[in-house]
Amino acid sequence: MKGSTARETKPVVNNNNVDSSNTFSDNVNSMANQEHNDRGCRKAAEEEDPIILFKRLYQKAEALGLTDLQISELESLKNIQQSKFIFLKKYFNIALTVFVAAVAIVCACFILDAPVKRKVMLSAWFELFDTDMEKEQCVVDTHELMMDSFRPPVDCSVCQGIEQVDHVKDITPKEFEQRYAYSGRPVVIVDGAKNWTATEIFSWEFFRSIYSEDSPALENQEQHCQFFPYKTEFRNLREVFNMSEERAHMKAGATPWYIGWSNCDASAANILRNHYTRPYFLPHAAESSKTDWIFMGSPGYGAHLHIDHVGNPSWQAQVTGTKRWTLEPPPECYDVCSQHLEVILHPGEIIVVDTNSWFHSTLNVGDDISICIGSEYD
Ligand SMILES: O=C(O)CCC(=O)C(=O)O
Ligand SMILES: [Fe+2]
Repeated sequence: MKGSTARETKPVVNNNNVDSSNTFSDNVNSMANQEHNDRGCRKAAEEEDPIILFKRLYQKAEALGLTDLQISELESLKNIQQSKFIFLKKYFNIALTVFVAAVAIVCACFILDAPVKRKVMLSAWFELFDTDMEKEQCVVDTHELMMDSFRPPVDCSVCQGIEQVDHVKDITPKEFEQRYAYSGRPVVIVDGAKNWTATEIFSWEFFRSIYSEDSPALENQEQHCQFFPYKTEFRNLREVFNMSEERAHMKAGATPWYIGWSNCDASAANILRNHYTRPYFLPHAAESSKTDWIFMGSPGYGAHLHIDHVGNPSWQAQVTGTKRWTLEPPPECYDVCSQHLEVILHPGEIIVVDTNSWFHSTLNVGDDISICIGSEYD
């Protein structure tokens, strides 16, 4: 047995700095012997436990006046320490076996739908993570890092030779299509949102009135659309529109906030589209996604650096406030593309960027609440 081997080993001090006088080894020997004699007096389970034995020997060695260095050189303690790891490994192996068996049972139940029903198991899962089964679109969310790690590599021609973000105006759909629409080259269309009333109408209160408590728009948003809380504590749009007006308008001392959501409610879309139109420069054949994205929040906040997996390029209009975009090529293009592009968007401007190819982050700058609306096109 490992425990008894440790106890029967004669303590040895190897270190030259350590006192190796007779008195010292006598003390250590008698300490080990005493442990040996104590065996009959202790319960078997406790005797087996090298952790308890280690503690006892350590305390005795301390009582004999040995320094930590001397104690650490005692062969018998080293042996016990080794057996301590073997002891812990035994526990670990038991825990691992139990865990693997539990996972196997759960998987088997899930596949067979018996003896525990799949629906019951899923309800328990949602209960455990405090989510509503009826409202979730996915059982298990794929973490952003996982998505990034397994994304296909980007074709670096989208960023090669691009040193800055172009600014254009009065661009025709044809010119836009030839140069920007599908090339991955980011661009700001400075008159992109000309004649939109959104710049006067959109506000936190305006959206609050569209997504009022118990409205179908809010219900639909919560059930079928996405919500990004970024760094805030908000769990959904309902909570965003329940915040105090002081915070919404960043009165002194208020906590900053920044959120984004997709609208897939037709009635809300109809109201919003009274105040903006499909951007005039998009190629005639391009189809816009029915889903609009809205990003809103206070200065000093924005979206963290990320890359999207939405398949298509997007446009985003700066309706109110001022926002800085930072674009970075993906790591596989670092050797052929500029490392970092920055551009500031002002109200009325639209940025077009392929967010599936460029890593991007945003930051609201200036004093006003930033509100943006955008969508994808193919
Ligand atoms: O506007 C933002 O803050 C983030 C936008 C974004 O990530 C996107 O449009 O893909
Ligand atoms: Fe994004």
